[in-house]
Amino acid sequence: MPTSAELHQRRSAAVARGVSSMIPSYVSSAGGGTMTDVDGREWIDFAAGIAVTSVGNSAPAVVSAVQEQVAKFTHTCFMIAPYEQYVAVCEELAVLTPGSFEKRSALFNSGAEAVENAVKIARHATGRQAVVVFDHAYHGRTNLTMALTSKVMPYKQGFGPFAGEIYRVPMSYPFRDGLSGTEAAALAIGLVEKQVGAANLAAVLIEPIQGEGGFVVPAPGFLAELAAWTRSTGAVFIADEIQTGFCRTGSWFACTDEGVEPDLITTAKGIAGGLPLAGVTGRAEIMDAVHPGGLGGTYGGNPVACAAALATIGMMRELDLAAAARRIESVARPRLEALAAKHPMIGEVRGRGAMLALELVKPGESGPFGPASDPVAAAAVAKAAHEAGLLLLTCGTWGNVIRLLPPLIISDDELDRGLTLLEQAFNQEETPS
Ligand code: PLZ
Repeated sequence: MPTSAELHQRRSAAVARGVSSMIPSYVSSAGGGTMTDVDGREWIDFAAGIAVTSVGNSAPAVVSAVQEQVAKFTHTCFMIAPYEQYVAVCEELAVLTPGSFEKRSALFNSGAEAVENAVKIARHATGRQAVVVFDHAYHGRTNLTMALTSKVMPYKQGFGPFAGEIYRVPMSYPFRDGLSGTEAAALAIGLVEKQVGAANLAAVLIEPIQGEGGFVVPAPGFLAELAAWTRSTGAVFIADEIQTGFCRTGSWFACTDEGVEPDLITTAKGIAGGLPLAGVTGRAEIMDAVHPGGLGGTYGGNPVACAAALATIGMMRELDLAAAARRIESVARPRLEALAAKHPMIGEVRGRGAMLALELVKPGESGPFGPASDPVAAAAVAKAAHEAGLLLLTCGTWGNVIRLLPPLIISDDELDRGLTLLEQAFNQEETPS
């Protein structure tokens, strides 16, 4: 087997440099809470491929469902010749997403594609154009979703012009704005009323807990007030649960924890155990406003990906992976709090379920956005973790947030080893050199 160094050389001559990788090692296998690289090194996985392999890599039930399906037929295109697996995934989505109203779903390949389609559907259903998004939001890298995403580097730099009729308002960010959910909602709504006009509003699009933007958990009540106001204007409230969904935060969907029933909900990532699949699910009258043929794509709802999704959902139910996410929090949070008590650079421990984060700051310093962020420390901690064999991601508008996204089936021992490596990375970072 070629070494990582050899593969890196080949990569440099063949792969576009715009596509970068976090670690220099190449994967040979992965499963449970670990990954092994081609150099024979084992890693503890606190990334799950960015919140995708919640049931673990190559989960046996997913592998057999995929093998069975791939041997029957690999692709017909649902728009040409339909098949049961697509219908069954849409039935599951109707049952699992919040809200007991009549629902419909459409399936796609990636998160960005799902978000694009949710916006298309909302515009079609309302006959309006304006879409409101939030500071720190991440919704994808396609042209429309770049416009919806907030951060310029690396996502948008040099890639304009961007799609129009997108308006950005402040996100509830308790660590930095000090506002209650009601106050933050009033601020956002007030701006939309004056700068967009409720009558022009097609949709409000929000991640119930922001992912790439820094695992920002809005103050309680923010989402519910926003959702209620959005509906009162006749616009569509869209929850982007691509990162939070499918048991990640300790419920099937994070909106449930806030008592919010979105009109439309986008899903991807955790839905199919690592195969590419995404969906838009929502109120039947909104989804079905679109004319036949108005939605689709060659591969959307590919039968192999659908078979993987059905097996993944089955595992989530059988093993109660929502409870597993809550248990991960109950083990990890006290250790993260203890770490924060020891290291003043940890300004806040936040998140829900198996979506936890540490926001790193320069103690005692503050600026226009509140506590001064410390992206250098975050990068150093992540690097130390990588060197010790822990796959750990950063995120945040300022790049100063360390995030934990372990697979939900991670064993107690693997979780413990990962947390120990994280603690050691912090100790190493704060040892004066
Ligand atoms: N909405 C909430 O988290 C994907 C992006 C990584 P795709 N997040 C990881 C990167 O740097 O590209 C994401 C998300 C939320 C939409 C998306 C987009 O999903 O499947 O990556 O298109």
